[in-house]
Amino acid sequence: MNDMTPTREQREAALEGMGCKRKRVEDIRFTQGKGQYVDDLKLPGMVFGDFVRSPYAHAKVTKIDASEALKLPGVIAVLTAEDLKGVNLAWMPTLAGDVQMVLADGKVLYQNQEVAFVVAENRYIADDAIQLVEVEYEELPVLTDPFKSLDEDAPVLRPDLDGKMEGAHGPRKHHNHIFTWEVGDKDETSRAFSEADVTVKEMISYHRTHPSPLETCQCVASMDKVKGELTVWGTFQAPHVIRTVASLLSTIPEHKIHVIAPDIGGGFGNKVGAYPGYICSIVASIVTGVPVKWVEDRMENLSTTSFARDYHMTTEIAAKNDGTVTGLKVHVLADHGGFDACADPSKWPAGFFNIVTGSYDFPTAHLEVDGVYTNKAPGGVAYRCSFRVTEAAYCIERGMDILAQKLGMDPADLRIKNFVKPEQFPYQSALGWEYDSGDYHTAMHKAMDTIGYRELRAEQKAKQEAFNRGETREIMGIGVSFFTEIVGAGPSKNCDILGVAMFDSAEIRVHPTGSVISRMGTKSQGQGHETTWAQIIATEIGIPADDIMVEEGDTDTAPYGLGTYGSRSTPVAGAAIALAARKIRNKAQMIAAHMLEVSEYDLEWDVDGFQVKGNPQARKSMKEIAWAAYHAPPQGIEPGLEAVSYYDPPNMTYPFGAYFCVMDIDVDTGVAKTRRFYALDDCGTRINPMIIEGQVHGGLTEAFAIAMGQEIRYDETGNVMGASFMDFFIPTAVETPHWETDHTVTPSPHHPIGAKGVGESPNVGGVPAFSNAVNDAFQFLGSTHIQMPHDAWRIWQAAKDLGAHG
Ligand code: PCD
Repeated sequence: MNDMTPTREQREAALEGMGCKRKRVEDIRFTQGKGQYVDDLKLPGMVFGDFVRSPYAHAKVTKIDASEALKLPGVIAVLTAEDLKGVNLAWMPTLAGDVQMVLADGKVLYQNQEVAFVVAENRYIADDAIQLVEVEYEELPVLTDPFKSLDEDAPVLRPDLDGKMEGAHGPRKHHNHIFTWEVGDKDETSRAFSEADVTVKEMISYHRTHPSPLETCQCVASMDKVKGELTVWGTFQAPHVIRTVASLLSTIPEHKIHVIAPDIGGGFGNKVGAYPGYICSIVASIVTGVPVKWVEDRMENLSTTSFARDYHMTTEIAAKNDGTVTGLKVHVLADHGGFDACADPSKWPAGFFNIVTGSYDFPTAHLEVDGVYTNKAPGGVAYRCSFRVTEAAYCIERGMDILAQKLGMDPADLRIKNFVKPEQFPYQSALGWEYDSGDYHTAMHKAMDTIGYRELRAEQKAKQEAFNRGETREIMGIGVSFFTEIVGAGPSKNCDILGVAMFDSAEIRVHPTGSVISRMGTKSQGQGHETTWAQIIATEIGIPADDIMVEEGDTDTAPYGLGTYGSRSTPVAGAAIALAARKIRNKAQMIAAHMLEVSEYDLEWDVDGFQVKGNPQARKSMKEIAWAAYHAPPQGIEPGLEAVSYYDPPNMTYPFGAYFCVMDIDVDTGVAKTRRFYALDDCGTRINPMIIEGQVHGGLTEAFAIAMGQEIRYDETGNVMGASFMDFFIPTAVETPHWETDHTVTPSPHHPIGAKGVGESPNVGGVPAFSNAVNDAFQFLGSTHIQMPHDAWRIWQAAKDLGAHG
């Protein structure tokens, strides 16, 4: 061996495979402003579409007169529901089994609802023409309070469902009722409550908010009438699903539809669903024969394309005097707005909310969810959350704190007492899930030791005494949150979208010179897939990550996949990638055996090639094997080196984490300062620790925003408040706390590389940590539960209500 021969370690490092803090390759273009987003697309002859929207939250539409608008030079067309009826598209099916108006058909159900679509030569003319479309409304009584939805005299919101007492998810019990979803053992749970030493009950609300990605929803639709082909570029988290839905709705054959999701400026669940803007652009392009662009503005995005949360959770826990929990009962009132357009797997009307038993060994539980209509925007999306997991985590994590308070126990100790134990995995939860793996005790103890939990409690006690003596106006809260996520939708046996099973896919092609192109059914919106997917392949087939190109988002080239949301990409596509790579390695082994003239069983894999067992000098690198695959394929073996894998996961993955928030609150101003925030995440095998850290920082920042102020609110007449960044809290670097991150590693036993998702975890665990910190601070003044969001005004008000203002 001479000095130039790289060592095994050097060869391994050169791959930049799994576990490496590889720099994000996509950032080269993003940081230079060279990303290609939908709005960068300029096609010859392209025109612009924009919406006439309703100023009312509930009204009959008695007349739409577009004649003045059509007279404006540059206006090409004005579409209304009547036009869409001609192509059977005035209404569209939702992911949740309901139907939704594309354009107002006789009435509107929420403020800013789409009423007509103006197509003009450019955006400015379209905007002027919108003002010229004359719409007559007849106001109807408005319903914004979900608690009044099922009142006998509540206004009828959906006359189209009149007399339809069977919904997509079972019987409906009222004209504004959508579904009741029940899980668990009601009788057993009632018994647990009647036998309990202690019970607690609290109505815990998770307010309506919005994912508000930097880039709003947008698309360009282009119908080539000669070829009969439709191309749609759009901000799609799930491009293949959009293609299938577009084909089903338009009856254009699926192979003649090309859906392309270029670079996306953040998704956060907002870009999963199909919105009226997409349908109208497609119809407009079919009608006009030219490409049509539609780009939402910020207010349109915040007020109409989806929302998140709006769950009102009556939570009850039964326990023994020593703190052992014996039963959980939750009733959720779910406000779905004017149409049930929630983006959940089709069979799950409340997503995976039944993960609500959390990290605790509840022997029995019962859950009931009632979905109701109100005069608010539709489209409940999983804003950095795997289908209502964040609501569930907030519910149980507030609930455990409230129970600890009643028992006079420390909330961390109460959690530890009730954790699912390591030896119980795979763990069957009372509400039907099988948790794959976990070691909650190790994570919790590591977290508590690192932040010095007991010392913080002692400090808090001293502060409370000083406050009571009138020596300070500042109080201190310690927020504890221990969450279990459920990500990786999901086994086809229980998850589908409009009938398409929720698998995912990867295709890998090794070129003759040993470089690689790979494509997946997922679509990054900023997560860094181009970086991390290459790392998985690098480790599996021994080709440096820098020689591997990752391409997503073009349905003509990528294998069919269900897209990126619900932190499913790593659990599902990540597995497909590893398995496709292993197919390549298996074939490479046969070729190497031929090249080295040994049996393939005499070979062993070593970092970046195969070597003869016991004779490591006799080896062929993957690069050499790739050349041979094209240059001199052995007899009986097909030339080329490529593989495809479609992966249907056997189970979800269950990441978890221990989060602690230390907060100082000035009771006189209501200003809360996060002194420390510590987040320990366990997402199994870590592909790229730097990207994970970035994901945790981003998710915590969103959690901070939601818990501490971000809200979409409505007044009684249905005016949407918080529909601009003047009112909707987006934290900047100034407000955002400093994040301390940490980890443990408990691999998923069923995932080929042991990885679980992580992107959503910080949002799921972060919100309860912040809210528990605020609530914990006020406990000693006699408070049990203060509703989110905890902005300075509400904290000030809570302090006042508790008599803390003296
Ligand atoms: N990872 C690693 N390792 C592990 C895991 C993971 O490394 N173990 C990494 C991966 O690779 C990627 C990331 O991390 O890159 C993430 O991942 P995940 O968890 O799997 O996830 P995904 O699927 O990919 O994604 C999704 C998510 C979500 S869901 C959300 S909201 C958000 C997150 O992601 N979004 C976003 N993050 C983010 N970031 C950014 N930048 N942007 C955005 O937008 Mo949903 O449901 O949709 O709501």
